[in-house]
Amino acid sequence: MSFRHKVIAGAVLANALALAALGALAADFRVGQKDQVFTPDTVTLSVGQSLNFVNDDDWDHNVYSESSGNAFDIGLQAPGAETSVAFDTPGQVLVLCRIHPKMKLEITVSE
Ligand SMILES: [Cu+2]
Repeated sequence: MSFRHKVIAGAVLANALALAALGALAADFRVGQKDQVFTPDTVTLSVGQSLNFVNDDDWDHNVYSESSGNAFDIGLQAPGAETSVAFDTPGQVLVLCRIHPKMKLEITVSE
């Protein structure tokens, strides 16, 4: 492979990575965390769709779920941060916050 071909291959790879990053940001739903309440607090989505968790508060949250097949933990999320999570298993998902036990979000993942 010539040097020129290597440069072109690298540019193609960079574009592919940029598109993948854009795809990760394009979530199907948005759930805010505002005044220690999930907004909305119920969501119905289809298998494979993703939900963007956005911290609209002025303090940290730590959103997680232990529901079978859809368990996740996005860790400490600073004010203004956004984290997208995909749901791949049909069923009910109870989402909680490790810092604020009263916060509850119910997701229905349909086939
Ligand atoms: Cu919280």
